[in-house]
This record gives sequence, structure tokens and C-alpha cells, in this order.
Amino acid sequence: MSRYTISLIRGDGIGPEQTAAAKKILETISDKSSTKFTINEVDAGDAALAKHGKALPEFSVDTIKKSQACLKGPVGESAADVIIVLRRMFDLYANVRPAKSYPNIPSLSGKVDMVTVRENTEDVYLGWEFNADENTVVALRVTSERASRRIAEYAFKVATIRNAKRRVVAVHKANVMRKGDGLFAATCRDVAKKYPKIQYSELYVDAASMNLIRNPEEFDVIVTTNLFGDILSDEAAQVVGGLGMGPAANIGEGFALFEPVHGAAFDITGKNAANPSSILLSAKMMLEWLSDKHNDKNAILEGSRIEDAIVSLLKQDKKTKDIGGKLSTTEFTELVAKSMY
Ligand code: GGG
Repeated sequence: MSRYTISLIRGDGIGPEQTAAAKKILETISDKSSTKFTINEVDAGDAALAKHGKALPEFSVDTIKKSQACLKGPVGESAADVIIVLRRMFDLYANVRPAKSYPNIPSLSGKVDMVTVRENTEDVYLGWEFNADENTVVALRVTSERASRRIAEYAFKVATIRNAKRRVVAVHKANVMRKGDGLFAATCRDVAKKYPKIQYSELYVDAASMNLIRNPEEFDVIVTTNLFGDILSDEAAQVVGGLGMGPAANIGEGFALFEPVHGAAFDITGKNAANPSSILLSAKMMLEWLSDKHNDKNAILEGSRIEDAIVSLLKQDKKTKDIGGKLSTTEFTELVAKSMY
């Protein structure tokens, strides 16, 4: 038997509805299998700011630090004070965002299986913005060889493990941002030499965003900088039917945080209408990571039950409204739980 302590950030908007769904599925796994969870709920985000005066209070950070992994619901306007801070605090340098075609979802292509590996600690997301004068703001776009190398290494490892099309494409804009993106591209090129079995290419970000619409099936692993990765992963999610199916992992050496790609979606908050698949597939990624880290073969099996259950329901056209179905968040979650065992 294995027991994992998970910190669960409820977040804002649809966050509490989504994290309730994730909690239900993790409790189902705890009840039915030898993989057990202790779930510690954590306040962070707009609601925490209103209640405690801080979007990420110290006691929340303490709870996260005591956990083995964190699962996070979306956060509203204070996202930069929560997720960007946590990524840097725990040095969660790799943001891994798969985009995959699932059955019976209206989408641009039914044959997509790709992943965006986004550098997660640098670029304009450092928030280093200054007033040059009262009408002009300067934002620093930081790129280091160290961060470029470790994200490139991570992307090639992902391409090797996935064993799918065995392709890595580095996406940048080195023809304009010659120094910063020039360094990123040159570093990716250098790392590529160590992986002769993986086909390596490069695309400028404008061409990549067009090709994602034109030939999405051609992509396997995209490695890119922080802002480009944020944008391209939303685009990739839409290609396969929308953000409702988009999970993400933020991976560091010793810790990892999992979250849906989407935001707080205040327009559908409290309507029991959100698609919980994004956070449930994020929980699946968490189980894969825990399995790998703790050499626990059962955890990965329990994770695959989550995705298998979702696929089986989609095949029966049982789905939430965002992807053309009729089910509410709680109805879909109940069905996932029932289908898992
Ligand atoms: N566009 C989807 C969305 O709002 N995602 C939440 C978000 O922006 N998170 C910050 C990030 O991923 O850097």
C-alpha cells in the first residue's frame, strides 16, 4: 500500500467545482485500490486574498511544502500571485501540456496526439516590468542558457518516453529576437545532437501557430519559451475541442504541481456546467509522476483508469455541455467514478 499527501488548491470561479470532482475521484481510488491519498485543502487565489489579505498566504505555502504533490484548480485575477510564484518557489521548470483527440468531441482533427513542453521560470513571466517614463513601460524578456538547456533536455526525454512520432520542434522567434531566442534555439540544437533517434526541427512561432491549425497531426513534442508555450498550448487545446479537455503538469526536480490549462471561467461559475475532464486528466498526470518518483507501479495503473473511464463515457456520447453533451459537472464525475472499477 502507498499513501500520498496531496495539497489541493480550490481556486476561484469554477475551481471549487472542479477540485470537488478531483477529490471525489481521488477518494474513489483510495477506497478501491492500494493507492491511498490524504488530501489537504489549501486556500489560494482571489478568495484567499479577500479572506486573508494575501492570494498565497504562508500557511497555504506550508501545507503545499508538506505535501508530495499539489493539485490546483484555476485561480482568477490573482493567478500571477499564485501560480507564477509557486512555479518559481518550487523551481517547477517544465510545464507539460498534452493535447489529444478524444472520441465524439467536435474538433479540427480527430488524430492529434501532441504535447507542449513550455519553459516555466523565465521570459516576461518574471514580471520584471518598469516605467521608462510615465507613458512607457519596459518588460524584460529573460532567457538563460541553463533554463533553455534543461527544458530542451526535458522535451527530448518526453519525446523518447512517448515513443510516438519521435519528433521535437523548437518554437521561437530568433529571426527577430536574435539574442534571446537565438540562445534558446542554439541550445535546443545543441541538445538535439545527443538524441539522434529523435527528429529535430525548428519553427518560428507565427509559422507554428498556423501549422497547428493546418497540420495538427504532424506535431509530437513542441519545446518553447514561457509566453509562446502559454499561447500555443491554448491553441492546441482548441484544435482538439477546447480547454475542457486540457490538463497540465508543472514539474521540478523534487516536486510537481498539476492544474487544468484553463482559467477560472467566471461566466459558468456555480452552474454545475464545467467539464471536470481537465482536472481529472491533470490528476492522472499526477499519478504518473508519483508512480515514476516512488517507483510505484499501481499509481500509474490507477491514473490510467481515470482516462479510460473518460474515453469510455465519451464513446457512449456521455459528456458535458462544452463539448456538445448534456451532463453536469457532478453527473459526469459520478459516471467517471462508477466506470473506473
Ligand atoms: N487561457 C487559459 C487561462 O486563463 N489559463 C490560466 C492562466 O493563464 N494561467 C497562467 C499560466 O498558465 O501561465
